[in-house]
Amino acid sequence: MKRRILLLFAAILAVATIAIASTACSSTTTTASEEDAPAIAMTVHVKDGEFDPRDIEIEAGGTVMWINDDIAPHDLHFLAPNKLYSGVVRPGKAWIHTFAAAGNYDYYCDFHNTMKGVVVVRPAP
Ligand SMILES: [Cu+2]
Repeated sequence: MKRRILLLFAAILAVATIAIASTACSSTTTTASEEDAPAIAMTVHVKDGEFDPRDIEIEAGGTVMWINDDIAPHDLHFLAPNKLYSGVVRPGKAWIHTFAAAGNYDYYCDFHNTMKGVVVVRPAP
């Protein structure tokens, strides 16, 4: 009897752990039409192998959405001031990121080395 209760307890604990783990790993790659997304300060379209617009400027705390309107998958790789990686953004998908700190965030696409852009984040007033 005691062993049975212990097994039941272990099973509940395992389910709870999985639930917490799956919440923590939620992806930032979303469909462009998601409703509960943060307010978007700027939208960049990824089309014909380019980020359009290539250079953007936002305030600290601002959120940028990249929408892949292309037929090929792309990604965004930032090296400085913070290392950041979007993961693969497939056609029809979007990636959203909020920039908390001011700085110049240069990025490129790993698949196509001519695809580059920069996010200039001004300090919040
Ligand atoms: Cu690309």
